[in-house]
Amino acid sequence: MNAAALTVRAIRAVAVEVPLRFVLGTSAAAVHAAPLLLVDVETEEGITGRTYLFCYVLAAAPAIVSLLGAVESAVKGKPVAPVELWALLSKRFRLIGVQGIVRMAMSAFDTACWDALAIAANLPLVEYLGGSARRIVAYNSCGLGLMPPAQLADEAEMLLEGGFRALKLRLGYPTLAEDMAALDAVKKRVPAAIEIMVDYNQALSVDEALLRGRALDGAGVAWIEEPIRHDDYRGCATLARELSTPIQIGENFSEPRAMTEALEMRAADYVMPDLERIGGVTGWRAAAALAGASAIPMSSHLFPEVSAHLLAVTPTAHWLEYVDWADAIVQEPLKIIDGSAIIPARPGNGLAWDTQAVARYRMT
Ligand code: SMN
Ligand code: MG
Repeated sequence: MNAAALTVRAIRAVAVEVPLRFVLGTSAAAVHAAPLLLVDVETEEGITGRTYLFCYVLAAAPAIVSLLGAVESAVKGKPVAPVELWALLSKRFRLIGVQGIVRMAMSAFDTACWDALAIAANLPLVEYLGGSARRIVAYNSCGLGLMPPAQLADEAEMLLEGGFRALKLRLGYPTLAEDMAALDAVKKRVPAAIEIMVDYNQALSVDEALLRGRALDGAGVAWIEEPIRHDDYRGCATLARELSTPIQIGENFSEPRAMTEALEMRAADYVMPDLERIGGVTGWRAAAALAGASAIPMSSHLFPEVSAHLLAVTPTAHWLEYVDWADAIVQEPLKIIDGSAIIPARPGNGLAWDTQAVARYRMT
């Protein structure tokens, strides 16, 4: 089928709340269950593109469903041309602002459109984008939330299943000593070759981040993620300059424009855009080009199923963030072998819903 022949017919969205195998206790809030919104873009030609959103809080799900209704009204009957439709929707939503859940709804629509196009071309998304499937090295980002050191060590050991060679530890305890005790407990339990990323989820002031960062500089962590407010690029630049451990930011970049600013200000050594905040596949590709031009290693944030395809066409691809959240509701969970994600050979991004599981976890 000619991919250009696809026409948007409807957008369907179903909210589910899936239990997490490992609680994600961040310095901001603990995530016990993941509110996911499963988004299908139906075309007149019978091909359906799919993706999902992570809603962070339950209350966001019905609000995003409602916004997807507004997206549908704007694009119904139009050709599935995601770059053009992003521009059209940006204009449509300019007054409220392409940010927050508006941008999440747009990103989901965009990502599902790219899925539909790849399915129509009978190619895995990675090949449709001009790349080829290869193993994408991943770190296990499940669990390792704020908790007593002994529990952390036990969890770290479990998280190495699947051959992972890197784990992400959440920090931001009340004191530096507690941060170091948590890191120490994990390091003592796992083999020395295991890399450990640490994530503060914006908990610190610049001064406190300098203090804790200097202590971490001696501890050999792979990166320090979001130590301070995500949008304080000046503060991030100070940290990137002063600390020897790489500073990682990006899950909060809102469209590639935010990443441009961050790179211009040298706010980070590494970047990790998030599919639902950067602007779907269209936004990711622009971000990947920026990272490539600046030679900055680029990782992903959540959505490993789609991000694996995208990292395979990202010139400075670094780490895939692996979480197993969607496993509960997909027909074929993303496979991890020897710590790397295996991009499925199915056409599109590979997402298909397990309808029984969706019925079980569906939000009322
Ligand atoms: C994170 C992800 C999702 C929810 C809360 C926290 C975290 C990460 O910042 O990078 O995985
Ligand atoms: Mg993070």
